[in-house]
Amino acid sequence: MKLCRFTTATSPDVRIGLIANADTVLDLTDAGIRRMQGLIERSDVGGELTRLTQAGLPEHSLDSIRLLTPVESQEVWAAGVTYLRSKEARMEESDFSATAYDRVYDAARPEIFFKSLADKVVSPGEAVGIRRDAGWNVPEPELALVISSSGNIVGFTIGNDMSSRDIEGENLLYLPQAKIYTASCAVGPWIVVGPSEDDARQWSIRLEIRRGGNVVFVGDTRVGQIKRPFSELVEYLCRSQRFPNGAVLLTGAGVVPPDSFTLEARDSVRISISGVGTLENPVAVV
Ligand code: DO4
Ligand code: MG
Repeated sequence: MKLCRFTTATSPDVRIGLIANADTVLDLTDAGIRRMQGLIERSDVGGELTRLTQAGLPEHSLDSIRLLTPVESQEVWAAGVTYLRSKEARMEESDFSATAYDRVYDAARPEIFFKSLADKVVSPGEAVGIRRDAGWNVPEPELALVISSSGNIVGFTIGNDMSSRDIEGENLLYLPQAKIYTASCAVGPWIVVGPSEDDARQWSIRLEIRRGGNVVFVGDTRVGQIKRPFSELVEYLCRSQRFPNGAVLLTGAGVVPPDSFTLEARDSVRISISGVGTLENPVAVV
């Protein structure tokens, strides 16, 4: 089942929707649901969503609504160097920091970093940013875990951990500048509730980048290539840290364009995860 946040053409109010089938969204407003958090915090969220599908709620066609990021008030965090491909790419980009990436891939403690406040997260269709002071910018297509305040994985969505590789490669201490800036994090298009980690590990991730209508990069990986169990990533995220609004955790990138590739303004970044859907954003200089 898929939960979304959306607006309609006739009202700027943010609504919560349940995607009933490929074309239709059930509007949960009439059931008194105006925020996602109450649903995400329920221990029986799957059962509650099933009940809501049978409640005769008003419908909208998916074409007629504007989807917003499903990140409502959660902080967004990200795990890094969870795929072998990510470790190798980062070791290539930096002599200076290569051993750090090598070590963290095998260390007991994963790399986990803060990525975005909720109100800075980019929605589907909005522009993601490339920094004006960077010359080598890439998207990072990542499965995102939606986590309740008690640390349970409630669902899955898609994240784009936009990164400036030249800034990150110059010095590891510049990582926050390479990763956290205006429009550097897109999440969407909705949250899939129900699948287990074993289900998610069967999913494929595809990154496609278009320029002027032509595909200039396409690459694939499988979620099953992530080295660490999701429970381990979540356990480290929640160690000595409370998330009263829950959290969203991006699980790392396993598709990295070749070193000769950098994004340009007006490119389109399309990330598809087989069990979730597609997150698509144009690119703008920020
Ligand atoms: O250590 C740098 C960031 C790693 C990352 O974002 C990733 O592997 O996805
Ligand atoms: Mg990443």
